[in-house]
Amino acid sequence: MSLDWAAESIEHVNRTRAARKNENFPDLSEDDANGLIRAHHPDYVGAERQVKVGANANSGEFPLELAALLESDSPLPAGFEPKVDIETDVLIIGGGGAGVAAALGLENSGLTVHLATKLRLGDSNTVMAEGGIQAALGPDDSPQRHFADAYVGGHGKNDPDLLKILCESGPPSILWLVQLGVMFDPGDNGLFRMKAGGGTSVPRVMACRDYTGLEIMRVLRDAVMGGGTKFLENEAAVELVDDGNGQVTGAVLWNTETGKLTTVSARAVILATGGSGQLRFQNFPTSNHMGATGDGLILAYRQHCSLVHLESYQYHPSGAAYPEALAGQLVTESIRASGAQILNAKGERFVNELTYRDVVAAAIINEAAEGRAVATPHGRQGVWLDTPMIDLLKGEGTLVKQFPGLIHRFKRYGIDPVRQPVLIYPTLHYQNGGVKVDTQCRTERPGLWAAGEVTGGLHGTNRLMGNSLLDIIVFGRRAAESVQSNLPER
Ligand code: MEZ
Repeated sequence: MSLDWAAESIEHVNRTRAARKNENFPDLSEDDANGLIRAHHPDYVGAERQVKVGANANSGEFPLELAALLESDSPLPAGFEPKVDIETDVLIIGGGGAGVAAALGLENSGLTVHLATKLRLGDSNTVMAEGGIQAALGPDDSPQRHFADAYVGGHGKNDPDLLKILCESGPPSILWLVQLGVMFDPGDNGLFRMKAGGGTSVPRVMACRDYTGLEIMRVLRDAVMGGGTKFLENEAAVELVDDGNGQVTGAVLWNTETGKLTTVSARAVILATGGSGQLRFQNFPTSNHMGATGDGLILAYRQHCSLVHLESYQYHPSGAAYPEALAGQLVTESIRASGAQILNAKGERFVNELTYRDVVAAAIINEAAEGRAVATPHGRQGVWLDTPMIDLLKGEGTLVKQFPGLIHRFKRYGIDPVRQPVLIYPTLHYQNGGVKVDTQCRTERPGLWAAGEVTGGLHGTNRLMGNSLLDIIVFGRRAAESVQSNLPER
């Protein structure tokens, strides 16, 4: 696709960005941001190496922990011969938003569908997403403008065809979610409350207070449980099965409670396994759920699929730095979008709180490296997020009403964000890259589709808030459509 479709919007966003640089903050341009993180945390994101398995053309730098897993031996016992235990048309691997959206998309297809998840249905990064979902529904907005924000924010490394599909599918996806029962916060205009996010040029983020992902997953889960999909819980996919001629034909599942191996034969396999933040590269704290261990990357890699942009992970600027029990947990970007400033140990602002995530994260790391952060009793560093400011700006009670999850979590440890600021530091949040897919969600291997965080290309090397919740809905459902049009014969 040529970028003409969104050219004017890209120009507009670039102009806005240039104007923002005139603020009195150090110019941490996006290109410098990753470098800054690397310079000050060489152990965390600089510890990378190349991987190569057989004829696999994957190159680029991979985090050490991930490289080790990609190159590890098959977990199956030597000499294991897959026998067909379950036969189905479609096997979905992953029980988060993308997997369930795919299952719902297959509901009236007449195909038999099994969904395998290594935890329970719904345990996923989807439920960890707090601040909202993006879609171009505001009065001054358009899919082109959404595209431009995400494209400039992603350093122009986004796959433009995938991104165009995401942005055009935003409004109908919100309608679909509302019809299923998602209760977005209402706004003054009778529609939804639209908020800003880091890098959005107009308000575009819709939320369910500060538990948007949890609400979306609740609704998806209720919807899918009433349908025809068969669920295989506590079943981790440990190897894909192929026909010896390059066609993926199923997967071997390992029951995490009994250790029993089950082979599922399928005409189509959809990978929806999410990200890898729980690999906690070099012990970096993470906002991810416990199952985010890169399983889909490993399965696809062993089938010689290309992986893209895995040198690039997202460090969310505001993970909790204190108390220790919450270290790494998300403090939603919406707090900043509502007006909370970030201040160093001297009480000074040092970054535009709503610029791109990688820039804000780099600025915080820079403050710590320059000795202007606060040391916690547990040896961490943090800067202040001035949460009480929200009630001053927007009226008393705003924080309690819009961010109940945040308040509940901190209050358990004696910290009341209505009255006192909270300490934050970047946290490993999102796998920007992943398995290469085409616009039909097909990987390079026939029989194997992928959707959601396990895939790479859509967000370039820096994702904007709320584009991941949209991604799982749009591409989960698209994978379901694509499977129906391209289903291989058995
Ligand atoms: O998309 C996200 O990462 C998100 C919604 C995070 C947040 O800060 O709430």
